[in-house]
Amino acid sequence: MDLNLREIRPYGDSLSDGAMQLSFTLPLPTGPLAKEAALRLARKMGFAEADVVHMADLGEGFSFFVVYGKTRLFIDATDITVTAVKTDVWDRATCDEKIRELFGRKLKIVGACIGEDAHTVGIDAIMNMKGYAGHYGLERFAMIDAFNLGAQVEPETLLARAREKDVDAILVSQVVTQRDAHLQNLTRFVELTEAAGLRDRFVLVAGGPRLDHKLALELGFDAGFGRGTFAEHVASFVIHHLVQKRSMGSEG
Ligand code: B12
Repeated sequence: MDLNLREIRPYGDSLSDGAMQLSFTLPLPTGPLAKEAALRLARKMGFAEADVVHMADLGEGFSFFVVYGKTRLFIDATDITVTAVKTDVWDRATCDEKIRELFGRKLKIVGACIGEDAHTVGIDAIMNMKGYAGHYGLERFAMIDAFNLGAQVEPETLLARAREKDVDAILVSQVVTQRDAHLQNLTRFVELTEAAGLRDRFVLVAGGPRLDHKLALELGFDAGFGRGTFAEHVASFVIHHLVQKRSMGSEG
């Protein structure tokens, strides 16, 4: 395949043809006028060969559209640097095997969604036995003791439980980002941990739909995970990080 990484365009029918699918809603009743408005909008956005392939009545004067079109824009993929978790991702059985072999004991992990944030589904997806989208959670790992404290947990309570249980890693979930609540809560947690002189004792992992590794590092965590994360991503990172800490002589 002759691919020019300096000019990456979307792929539709043929390589680099720029074909894209766009979906949106307009506050117009379904009909020829709404369809023409959708087409004009797509053309105004710079799409060539724009075509409304789906129009649906949403009721009360609203219409939903799917439009195909071609963009001439491209991205230079050689000019992009990203901050992402770089460790290998092992499946559950391999994680258990590695823990047995590298630590000779179970790892302990505590997690919670902190502050006023009541969204439990994300932290449950990572920690609970049944997991998420066919990927079992940390409770299912034979070599991990997982303690899920749920949602609306005060940062102080999470840190206290982490000390009590003498855990290896702390998982913090934040879903609500209104008025930057996630930034405040995550910062507060790191500050509490530092003030207690415990920052080096735990692997700190943050997660949520609007979090990424770069932001988590900036906030003082060791890693950050966003949408589409499974328990094995987190377990693999924790194992790698503990091994790295040990080799730097800062563990135990
Ligand atoms: C379900 C839901 C609720 C339920 C929560 C029930 C529960 N027990 O969790 C209820 C109805 C209670 C609720 C309430 C509210 N909600 Co709500 N809710 C949602 C909804 C529809 C789905 C969230 C969800 O479950 N996603 C599925 C999980 C699996 O995805 P996830 O959280 O992203 O988790 C994954 C990753 O992010 C990551 N992850 C998450 N946490 C962690 C942690 C770690 C350590 C790691 C490694 C990874 C990780 O791994 C997970 C699996 O891959 C979203 C909209 C949406 N479609 O996302 C709105 C949404 C999150 N809610 C929203 C809002 C505004 C609210 C309310 C403020 C509404 C209100 N006015 O009352 C309240 C807030 C209550 C509170 N105090 O927090 C907004 C947030 C907007 C923002 N920018 O902050 C959203 C985005 C809806 C919207 N579009 O406006 N909500």
